[in-house]
Amino acid sequence: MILSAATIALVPQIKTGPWIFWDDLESSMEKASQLGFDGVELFTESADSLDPDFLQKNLEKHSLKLAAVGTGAGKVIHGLTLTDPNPEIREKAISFISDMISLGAKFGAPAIIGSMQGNVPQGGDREKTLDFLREGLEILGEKAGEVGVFLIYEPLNRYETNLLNTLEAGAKFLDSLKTRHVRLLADLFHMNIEETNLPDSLRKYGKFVGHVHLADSHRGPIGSGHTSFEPIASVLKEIGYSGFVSAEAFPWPDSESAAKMTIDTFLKNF
Ligand SMILES: [Mn+2]
Repeated sequence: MILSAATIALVPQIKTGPWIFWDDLESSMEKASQLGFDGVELFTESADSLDPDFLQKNLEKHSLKLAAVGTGAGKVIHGLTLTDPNPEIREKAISFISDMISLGAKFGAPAIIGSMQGNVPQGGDREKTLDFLREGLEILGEKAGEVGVFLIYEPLNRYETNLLNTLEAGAKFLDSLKTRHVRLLADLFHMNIEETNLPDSLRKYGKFVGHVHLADSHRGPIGSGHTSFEPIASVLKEIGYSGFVSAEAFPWPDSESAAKMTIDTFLKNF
């Protein structure tokens, strides 16, 4: 069973980002529930900026699951990445993500590492940077395993990171780790830029995939661009994917219309 989710961003600094909802938590959850989404994915300033009891109450009230928690604020607000040359910053990044893992795990949801993976700095050593990423994922993967969830690592497109851009590169990297608790995020917008063929890549590396970000070719809501979702949905069913496909798309023309278009395209294809 493939489950639908909508993103809700609660971080004013990233208000212009690709999130379906960015109003307050309660009204966003109510709208997601009314439209028929199975879950919500949250972007918060940090793990302690959200009251878990309040979240629990609203998840129950609106019959929603927590699909995942994003860690992007760790970089945007706090300037933290797992590959910063400064060991103190790497340590803080690990601690920030570790707290997010604990928060998500209370609801059985994974934390996602996207922009907090960082970059090889200009003139920097690529192998050394990948070693920093490896160290971080080993520690955080084990932490996730201890609390019964996966950690989700997201390959990003070339304009957002120079580390790992494709499912293939991500899968090979995860395979080289000792920890068995890290899975890939297949983000259909990044994949539209980096993959030769989206369904083929999902078929080949699907067993590494633990979360999917749903967006059309231009990061608009699914159904508004030129990506074909039927073959993507077919492959996900074929490989027995049973996680969330979560709408991480611009709220074009507004949040409610984007959410409606997303759920309509989801129900038609998935
Ligand atoms: Mn994404």
